[in-house]
Amino acid sequence: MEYDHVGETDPEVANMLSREVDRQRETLAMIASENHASPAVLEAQGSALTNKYAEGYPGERYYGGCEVVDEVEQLAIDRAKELWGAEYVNVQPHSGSQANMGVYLAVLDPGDTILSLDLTHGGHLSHGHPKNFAGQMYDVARYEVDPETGYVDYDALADQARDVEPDIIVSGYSAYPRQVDWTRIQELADEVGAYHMADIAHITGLVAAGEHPSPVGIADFVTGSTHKTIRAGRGGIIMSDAEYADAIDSAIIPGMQGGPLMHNIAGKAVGFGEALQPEFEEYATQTVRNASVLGERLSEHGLSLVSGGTDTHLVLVDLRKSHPDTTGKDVERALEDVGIVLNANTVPGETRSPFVASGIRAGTPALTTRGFDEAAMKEVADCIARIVEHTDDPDVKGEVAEDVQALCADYPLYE
Ligand code: DSN
Repeated sequence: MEYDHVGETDPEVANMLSREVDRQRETLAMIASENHASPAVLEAQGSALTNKYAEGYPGERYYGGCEVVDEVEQLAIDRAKELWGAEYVNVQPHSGSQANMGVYLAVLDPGDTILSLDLTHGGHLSHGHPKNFAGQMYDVARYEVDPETGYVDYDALADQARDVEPDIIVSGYSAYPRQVDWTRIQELADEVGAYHMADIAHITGLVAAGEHPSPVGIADFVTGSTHKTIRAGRGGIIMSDAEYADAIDSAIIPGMQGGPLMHNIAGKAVGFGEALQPEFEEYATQTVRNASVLGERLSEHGLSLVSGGTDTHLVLVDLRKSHPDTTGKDVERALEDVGIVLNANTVPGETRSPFVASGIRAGTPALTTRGFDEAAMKEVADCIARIVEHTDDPDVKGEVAEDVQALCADYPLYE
């Protein structure tokens, strides 16, 4: 990738941009929420659309000169509707968190109650963490996964919902490797008089490709981000039935955002267009297969997986059983030393601080974009297992680093 213009005017930043591309090329990105957007998406996101203010929606803007960006936003909306089958789509949220905020603002009053999965059990900050706006504006009750199985305990959730009588139940998670039963949660929400928001940020691409059941048409609201499994560049999205269109539109602008990021919306249009191609289904299928192989191989190495495996793009390793004295942070750092980038993650029943954590979360979306198949994933799993066993052994780390570089060379990125 060339940065000719930045290079001429600002070599310092150009150097940083080039080094980051090199870092992505020379390491294995296994943070489950990351992916490698296509050069086409990157180009659209880096376009002159960044200059344009366009408060409002296509055909109804508060500024002139919006004829082209109107087309871009409408195309992104139309492609999203085709991908996910939603009646209404808003592509303006700047991120998944803003998408969630848009739904809360549309249907909740300050002080209303959110019932959501605890962060340490796989939830997300914007589902009501005390230090997040959601935790500060609303009352929050938290449900947990079953400590034995690692699955959402739908019966316990039902009991809790009947007791708490929330205004909204949030499903969809950031560190949950299993499929979610959207219908069961919607039925529960209907029973207790709550809305149901399904946050599919992690699995937007899997849902679009039919690799995970879709909540669209089931949950009252579906939110997501557009840069994870869907590979459409940074941003957020909200989907719902048409009846909520006005409430969501007003919650986004004027409720919480000003001008939409039209360059990012162009990236969404391009990425959604890519996801509508038949190859995308193969990509999503391979992403899930790769995660499954990764989990099986790690298990063969004696590592314990939360819920025993995965149905999705990620695995969550609980180090407490196999390596009680090794923290997630120890493993994250040791893996980074050898070129594998993932994150320490809390696990259900966590006793350590989230900065240290007792688990690691590993995802396959970015490696699958590079072309990794099952055989390559086994090699990656072997590398991870060796490092978990030898976090401080320089000889082992040297050998694994060489294996990682060989994999990076075999599966090049941004050629
Ligand atoms: N930071 C993302 C994740 O890693 O899951 C969620 O926003």
